Amino acid sequence: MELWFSEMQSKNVKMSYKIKNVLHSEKTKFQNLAVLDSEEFGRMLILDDVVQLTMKDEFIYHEMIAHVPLFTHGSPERVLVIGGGDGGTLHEILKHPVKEAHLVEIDEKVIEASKKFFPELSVAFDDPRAKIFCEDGIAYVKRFKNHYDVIIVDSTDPVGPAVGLFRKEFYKDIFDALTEKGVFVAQTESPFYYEGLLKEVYNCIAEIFPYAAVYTAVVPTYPGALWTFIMGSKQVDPNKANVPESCDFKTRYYTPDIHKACFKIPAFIKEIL
Ligand code: AG3
Repeated sequence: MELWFSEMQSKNVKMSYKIKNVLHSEKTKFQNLAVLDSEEFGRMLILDDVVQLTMKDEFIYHEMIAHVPLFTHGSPERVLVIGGGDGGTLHEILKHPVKEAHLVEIDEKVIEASKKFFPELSVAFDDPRAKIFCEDGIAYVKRFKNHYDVIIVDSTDPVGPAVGLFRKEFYKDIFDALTEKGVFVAQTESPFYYEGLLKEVYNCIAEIFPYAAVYTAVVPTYPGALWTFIMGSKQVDPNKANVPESCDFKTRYYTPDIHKACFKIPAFIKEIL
């Protein structure tokens, strides 16, 4: 018998993975959570039938959502991740000499599942610089003014519990929670399937922050493969950041050249904005 998992990448497009084993499945307070072991991409974290990460290609997304804002800032000491309960983003952040790396995840079951099934990522939770808060990121961020150097929103798609993470009020609170040289990044989906979202978020960020920029990376298991991130920056122009000549830790996708290149966006995305 063959077992396949399919994600509806849009109403009309399905992506299917041959599955060796269902390692875990539960209904949490917020969503359905599953961990599958796939033939091609290894272990996968699935929330509400949507692929959040696979062990084969997680490095691309996590390196790009972490190293681009951290190196853009230049000397971040306090960093916050909103969402990202699998620990992948935190794991990349901790490769930098930051003093504190905080993570706010609404669903503690995601953290638990990661501890059990994704030890390569959740090892980040044991770092003495890491602090984990299980609560709503929207409420959390309101309590801080001029506090974090970098804030990263590693959310699920803009449905269910994540809807508020794509709203203007939230971005304003993030702006206030950032220090004067603060840098913000959010994952903003596929330009093929979420055109409207990309434009909306970009315009919000451009209204709130002195600098707004879109960058991309190719993530094979995400819809459309070409993935977008939006950066808001208070002082540093993302296109003129002082990116170091080399990284003193190992990466598999991110390089200083990729950093400069990722802000060069295709014509059709420019047209969307
Ligand atoms: N967060 C972004 C996942 C979005 C994937 N969307 C989809 N497959 N339709 C990933 C969390 C990893 N830390």
